[in-house]
Amino acid sequence: MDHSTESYHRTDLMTITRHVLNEQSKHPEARGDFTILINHIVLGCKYVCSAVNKAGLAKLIGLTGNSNVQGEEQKKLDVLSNEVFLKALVSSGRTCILVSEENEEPILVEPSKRGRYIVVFDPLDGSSNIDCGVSIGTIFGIYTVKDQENPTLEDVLRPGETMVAAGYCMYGSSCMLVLSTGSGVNGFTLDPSLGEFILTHPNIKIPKAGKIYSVNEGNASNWDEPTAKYVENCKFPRDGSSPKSLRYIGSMVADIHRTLLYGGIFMYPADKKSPNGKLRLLYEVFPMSYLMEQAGGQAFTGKQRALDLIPKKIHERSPIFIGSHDDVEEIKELCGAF
Ligand code: AFP
Repeated sequence: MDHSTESYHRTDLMTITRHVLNEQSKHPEARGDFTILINHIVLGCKYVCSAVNKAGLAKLIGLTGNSNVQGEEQKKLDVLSNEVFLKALVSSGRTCILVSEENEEPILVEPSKRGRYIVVFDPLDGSSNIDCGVSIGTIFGIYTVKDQENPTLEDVLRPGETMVAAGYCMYGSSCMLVLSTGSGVNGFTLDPSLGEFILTHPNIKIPKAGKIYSVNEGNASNWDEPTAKYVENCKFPRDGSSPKSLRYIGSMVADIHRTLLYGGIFMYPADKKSPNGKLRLLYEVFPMSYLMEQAGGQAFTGKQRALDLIPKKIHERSPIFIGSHDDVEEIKELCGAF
């Protein structure tokens, strides 16, 4: 699709609903449940986007005074976003288990409202960036349950590989929803005048190699040798090539979005203080790894392919090196994983 202004005046815009319906038509057995689920996620994203845009005006900036399950202080927007997504997902009638960063336990949807999908999500990631207006986002991953009548914790503690879809919504200079349903990655931009997400970035492919590395260098004194060597080589390449640029927003959605479009690597490695890194497996590492692989990149934990990990707990953390194929290949070699 041509992104020019001229083409924008076309009348056959590919909205996200049309796109998902097209995908659905490739599966004759599909009954439209997934389309309904995505529409409810989209509604949550629009609501949060609107709240983020007017946060300062609507007194939504600041803390609630409580902490979440990770022991992190909850911002007002964290709490609001969680409520919005929980209500949207339950009322879709298509979900049975919900796992949110903000809830200690998985939420079992009451039987009368149950469907066959499990949604794991971080309603508002990067919340330390809210109060200064930096891009933040929602991350989600979707699985199907084995037995809709008896959803169990085992249905959630499965490798990322078994997800049927994943995506994120970035609340930035524009609001963008990036989605994969298992056949490539597509990006949709919210047109505020229509209130619709329009396909603006079809079939996103990450460049095979990048010129950007993205990491919190403040943790360097605690890094292990492969991470330290990798970053050293980004700055002082041994093959005489130009050094890479460092970009780090501290908001995973924004850092991954840039990595997907421009190429490069984003990492949150294990270190001496945090042997499992910081990022949560189920609703940060898995969905982003799924998207990255669908876009032709790789995601590696320092030991193995991220999507092969089997979680033991819903709020488990994992180190992550994610991005362009060649860049991740380099860190894999340094870690001795081939
Ligand atoms: P917050 O939600 O506390 O801002 O954390 C954001 C995040 O989970 C992820 O979005 C970032 O990539 C990462 O943490 C940043 O962590 P550091 O502040 O330790 O660099």
